[in-house]
Amino acid sequence: MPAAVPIAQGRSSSAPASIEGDSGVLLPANRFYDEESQRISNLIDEELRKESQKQREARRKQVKVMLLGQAESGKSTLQKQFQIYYASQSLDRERPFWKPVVHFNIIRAVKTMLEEIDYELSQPEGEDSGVESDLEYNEPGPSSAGPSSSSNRRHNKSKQPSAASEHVFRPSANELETLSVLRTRLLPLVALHDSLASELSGGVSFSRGLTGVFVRAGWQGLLQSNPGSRAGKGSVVGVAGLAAKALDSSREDIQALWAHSSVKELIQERKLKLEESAPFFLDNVARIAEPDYLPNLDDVLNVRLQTLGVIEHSFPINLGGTMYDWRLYDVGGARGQRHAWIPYFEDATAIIFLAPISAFDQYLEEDPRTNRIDDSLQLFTTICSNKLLKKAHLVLMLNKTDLLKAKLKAGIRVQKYITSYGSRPNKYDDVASYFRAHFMQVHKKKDVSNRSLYLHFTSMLDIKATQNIIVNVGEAIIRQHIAQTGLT
Ligand SMILES: Nc1nc2c(ncn2[C@@H]2O[C@H](COP(=O)(O)OP(=O)(O)OP(=O)(O)O)[C@@H](O)[C@H]2O)c(=O)[nH]1
Ligand SMILES: [Mg+2]
Repeated sequence: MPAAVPIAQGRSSSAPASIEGDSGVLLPANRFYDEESQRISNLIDEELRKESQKQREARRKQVKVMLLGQAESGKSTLQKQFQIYYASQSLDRERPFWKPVVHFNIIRAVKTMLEEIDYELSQPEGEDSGVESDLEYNEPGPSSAGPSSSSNRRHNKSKQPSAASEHVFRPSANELETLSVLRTRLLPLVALHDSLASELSGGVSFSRGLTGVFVRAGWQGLLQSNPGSRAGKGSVVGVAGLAAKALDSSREDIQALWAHSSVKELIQERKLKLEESAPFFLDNVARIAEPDYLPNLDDVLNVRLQTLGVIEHSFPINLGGTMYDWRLYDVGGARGQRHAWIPYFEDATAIIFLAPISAFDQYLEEDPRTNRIDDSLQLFTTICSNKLLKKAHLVLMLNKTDLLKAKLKAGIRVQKYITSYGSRPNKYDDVASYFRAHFMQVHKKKDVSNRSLYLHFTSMLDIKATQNIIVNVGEAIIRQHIAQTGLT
């Protein structure tokens, strides 16, 4: 703003007749105001120019990375790995908020076990579940059905292939007695499932439909930005507190159920399909049920919580002395969520696409006819060929290699689910190469801008290995961004 204008003395009118200009010469008032307003206008223009230059610079230092892939591919887990590396303090602060979510993961597993046992016991003698018997004539292939969790399984009974045989679930009288006692004792804990799920979802959205999986929509944000209303005295603490107490008093029963021969048998027969992280939490129930339990990094990484919509996470990344504003967009990967990705495409600096290659024997919860590997390949095709993304760098992570190894070791045959695998050896190296070749083929044929593809095999729960990959991927993306934008 200009300094106070000296007004010529001795005139009573509100508009002065002449005014001392910059040179000390008296100027007619009109001319003075013209020059003054010009000067102010120039100053404002200059300020605006500087401001927009600053904003341009800030935007150029913004690196927007989208994590894409089907549900349960590991996007949120990768986001947490970035957070561990670049913003570990913020993850540390969040640890108390993960406690009820870890508890929820255990309660959900207990509920699934009890429901499956009930279901199997309700089947008439001499008749198997009616689910697995389909196998004989519904040999699993890329287009056969077979969702990943037991609760969903019952929604789609008629289409369920699985590796089960003619096996009939008939526990002994002793086993039945134990199961019945455990069931009765665990009912109060399981009764908290829905209310805890609904409270943790922040009342935003809780899918009770096909999947029955708990979903989240920025629940941590809700808890952190408004600690008084929810984390402090809100109902999350109320229900979460009840769940913590119930868990504390049920830990031995949970251990007994988890160790029960019937549960082992149903898992072996692939009738009981728990969430992938359930064994980790059930093995650790004694530690997790302690009243002063605080989730550690492994717990946070293992948690299963479905993402709703698109959630932005931002960390500063220092590369070569320059700070970059690294923004990760973690999206919901289920089919019904994918439309929400599109508005973010045009601005994206890079895409990290996650495909869980352990999922060759699994099917989409939202469409039990679609094999998960098929879905990943289709989705990757649409991402490679999307014109809005033609400038975005492309990173592909073939994830869950640890689970793939475990499945192959357990004798699960790829060819049974993916017929084109043929008679290749059912060994990790062969299977991994086979899937990599398919994804690379998609990229080669469909990529809209012939860009390079950076491919990594990942096991996202392995902190050390993933941190190395993260640093490489992060720096490569920023360097490409620098090259593209001419930033120095
Ligand atoms: N064993 C194993 N588990 C993994 C790996 N990556 C992720 N998980 C687990 O897989 C489950 C799903 O991972 P998420 O990161 O929630 O999946 P997402 O892609 O964000 O799923 P949506 O939010 O539904 O789209 C979690 O329980 C993770 O702990 C991996 O490499 N190995
Ligand atoms: Mg997620």
